[in-house]
Amino acid sequence: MDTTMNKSELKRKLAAACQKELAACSKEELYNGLLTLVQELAKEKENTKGKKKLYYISAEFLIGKLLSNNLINLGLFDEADTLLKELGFSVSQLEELEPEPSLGNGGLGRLAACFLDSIATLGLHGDGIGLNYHLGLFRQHFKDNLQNEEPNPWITTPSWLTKTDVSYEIPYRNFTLTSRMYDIEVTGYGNRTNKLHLFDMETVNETLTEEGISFDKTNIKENLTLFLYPDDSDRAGQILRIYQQYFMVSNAARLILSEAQTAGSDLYDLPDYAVIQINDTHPTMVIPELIRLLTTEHGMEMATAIEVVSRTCAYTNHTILAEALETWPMDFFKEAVPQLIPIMEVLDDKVRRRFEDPSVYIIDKEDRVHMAHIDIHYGFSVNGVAALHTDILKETELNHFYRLYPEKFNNKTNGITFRRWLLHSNPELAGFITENIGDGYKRDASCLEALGAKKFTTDMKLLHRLLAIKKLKKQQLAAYLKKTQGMELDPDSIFDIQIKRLHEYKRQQLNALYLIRKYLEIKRGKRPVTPITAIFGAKAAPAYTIAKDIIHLLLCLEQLTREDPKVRPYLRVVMVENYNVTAAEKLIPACDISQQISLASKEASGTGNMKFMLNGAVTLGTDDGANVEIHELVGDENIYIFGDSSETVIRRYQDVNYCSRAYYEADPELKEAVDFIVSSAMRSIGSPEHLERLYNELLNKDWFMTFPDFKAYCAAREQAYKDYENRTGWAQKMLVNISKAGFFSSDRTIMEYNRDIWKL
Ligand code: 26V
Repeated sequence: MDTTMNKSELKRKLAAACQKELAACSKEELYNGLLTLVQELAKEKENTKGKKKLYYISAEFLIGKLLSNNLINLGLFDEADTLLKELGFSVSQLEELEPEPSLGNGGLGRLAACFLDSIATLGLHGDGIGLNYHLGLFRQHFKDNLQNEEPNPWITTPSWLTKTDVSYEIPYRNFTLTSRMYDIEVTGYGNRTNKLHLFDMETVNETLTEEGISFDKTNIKENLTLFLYPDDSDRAGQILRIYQQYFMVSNAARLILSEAQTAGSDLYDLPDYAVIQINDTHPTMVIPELIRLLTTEHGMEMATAIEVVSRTCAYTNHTILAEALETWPMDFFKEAVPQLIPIMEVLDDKVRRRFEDPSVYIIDKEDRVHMAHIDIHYGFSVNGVAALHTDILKETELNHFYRLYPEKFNNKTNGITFRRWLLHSNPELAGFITENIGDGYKRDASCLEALGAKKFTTDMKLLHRLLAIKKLKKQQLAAYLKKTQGMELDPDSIFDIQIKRLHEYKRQQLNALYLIRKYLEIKRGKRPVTPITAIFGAKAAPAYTIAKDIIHLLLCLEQLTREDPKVRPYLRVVMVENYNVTAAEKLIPACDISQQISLASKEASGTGNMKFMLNGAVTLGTDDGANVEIHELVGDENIYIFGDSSETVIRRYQDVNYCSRAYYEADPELKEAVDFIVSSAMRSIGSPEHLERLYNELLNKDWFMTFPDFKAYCAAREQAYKDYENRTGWAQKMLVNISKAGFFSSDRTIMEYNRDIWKL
């Protein structure tokens, strides 16, 4: 990309921002100066324009650190890095000082961040809207092989946040809260900028937290924007979520109406000025809130308001897990936001008049409100996030709705931004690609396909160069983990990585059972040809007991493999503490084998799978989510797919006859691995309470069906390790994966959203 500024100009501007001669600046002063300068340059860039505007409302925006990314997008990275190196630093050294914004939990939030990047890069007129959680999602700390949670403050001075003069009065049953909008500039790659609007309130009190992350959940005026996903295992926590969600959407609705009016809308034509993408059900209340504002403050008839809003809102579904599909008791709304109740009753009443099927009602017979049902009836589009996921929505989970509104359903397979997940996190690989096929792929990811040509896949020198880059990224990761966690990793071992939220459906426990089997094998003298380093990174929701037990198991395995001199040279289990975007940027480029082993049908898409593939890792996974599309693109030779199909799994749930103990009894290797969880070796380092609970859960319930796939998983993993021994053969698989990753650029995804839904 053309640079926007030469080095001497940059030097002059940076010195002005630092208000000091650069040679006399400390690392902190340089970081603060560069942040201020980059922020100014981003603000000088033209904002996207257009009559119609997209509003992407999301409870999460997992944006990651912004310094490098903004420099890349502004075309200034190389100049800044050279300048800093003359001063004895580098961009990445300065970026170590930047706290990572803690505004997301996992794939859903990271997807929103990738989308903002692509929307700006494509020059589309659209902003993100969310909340400014001061203490974010918790920070994870390990002690005694257990996860502890701590507040995760990330807002410093200076920061990327800019205070605006936008403020609203948000009404609740007993009080009103005054909001304040903060903005973060979203730079597009060599293009215009958009904004991420984060609403906050001035009365939030960070000292409200007591031990760990507990706090007075009833003190809404001081706690509303403290944490993302505060513990909702009790009533107060659940009602707090309603307060938060309403705060997000009421602010959003007011902003959207005001911007539309400024742009010339009379609000009857709102769909010509605004389109709202509702990211999962957390922002669903925007629908009744807009209807309420249009009828009470803008004099619109109820029927007209419903019609206008329905033509403005579109919904994305990100999960079929029952526990994640939000339903809230009507009482909660009565307590927090009673003004929405008459609207929701009208919406429900209209549904009941049109349809006889109670499964599509908004308010059920237990007086619970089904948030997704509001979105589907009163939005114009419903999309899933990968082909298989959308098919399951249509055929199974949302089949009753699909039969009512087939025209609303569509698929938008997820994507990732190559700016962050290749150019920034793996400049060595990006350089290699550019050397071979030019840099057209930076704007048009489909160009990567050229790397799959025979002249490349059979070029030994090139394949060795690819392997050398992988080795370098493994060495860099080893150095990072040594520095941050004091770990010693062997870069010549196979780096086998599973990083994602901890959830039983993602089956970290399946991975752990394999590792136990391998450990026992090594103890008996059967050693792997190449040593194995199995790396995990995962946070468990604070109230999710079994997920925390699985973390305990992994940490015990870490200790076991670290402390056993007979095993340690051949097998290491490693758990990265406080896994986040920054860690992912180091882990993904260093990966040989990407573990994507969810129970088929349960992972809506996955996006880590795409990041790994782009960085030349080979997937070991089930035929689930976007793995299905990866499999189709790379072919059987370049991926390891195992396990029961989604149809089999769905049928097994329907038949309600799964018995994990039968699998355990029938397979001595599985039995041995499961029994090891409660062995004396494990009890001596772990907590018997946690280990036994997990053991009993697996044996008596195993709701996410770990055991049926155990054999096939072990076989597929052994095959992958065997194939890894043929280094150039493996490099060919890596290259094919990279060459087929273009489809998973979020630029492609966003073009499809715009073509089919937003029509900006
Ligand atoms: C789960 C939980 C559980 C803990 C408390 C809060 C909370 C909030 C949300 C969720 C799950 C929400 C849905 C979600 O994150 N889905 C993920 O979306 C990704 C982007 O589309 C997709 O790649 C993943 O497969 C899907 O799991």
